[in-house]
Amino acid sequence: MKLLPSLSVVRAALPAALSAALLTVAGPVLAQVTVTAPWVRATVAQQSSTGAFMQLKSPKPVKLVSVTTPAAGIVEVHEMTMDGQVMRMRAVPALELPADKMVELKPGGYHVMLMDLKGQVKAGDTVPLTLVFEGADQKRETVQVKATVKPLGAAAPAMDEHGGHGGHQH
Ligand SMILES: [Cu+2]
Repeated sequence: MKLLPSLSVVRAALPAALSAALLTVAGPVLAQVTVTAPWVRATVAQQSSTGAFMQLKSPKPVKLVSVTTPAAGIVEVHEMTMDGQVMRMRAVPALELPADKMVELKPGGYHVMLMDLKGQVKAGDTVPLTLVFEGADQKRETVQVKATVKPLGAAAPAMDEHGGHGGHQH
């Protein structure tokens, strides 16, 4: 819910950002964030949330400031931390990408949390994600990817923690 004000800003800025992203495809001179191997964990019926994972790399320092998808009502970037022996998740307002350094979103670490899911997310499906990055100059870049849905068992141990602890209520 906290994300709503910034989301409406993003939505207003989207057409301009989109055409900028399209232009970037034609011109390798302009910096662009690379999104590699995006995937979403499959859900069981009635499950209201899941995680999306990917590798991000930017030629210049940027922040991931927003993720949206038609598959979920609420999307947040989460960080997992150890609180004693308990794994906890918290929403981060922005995820920093240092220049030329790959940042991996993976089970047990940073992830994109998809909440208020519109329906079951099944293995083999594709989930479109729109990622918005902001540079030091405040310029925004939009990257759209299609994330593959992988079975529940994929990289299971960390995600078992994810669902099993008490630090995250949906
Ligand atoms: Cu989470």
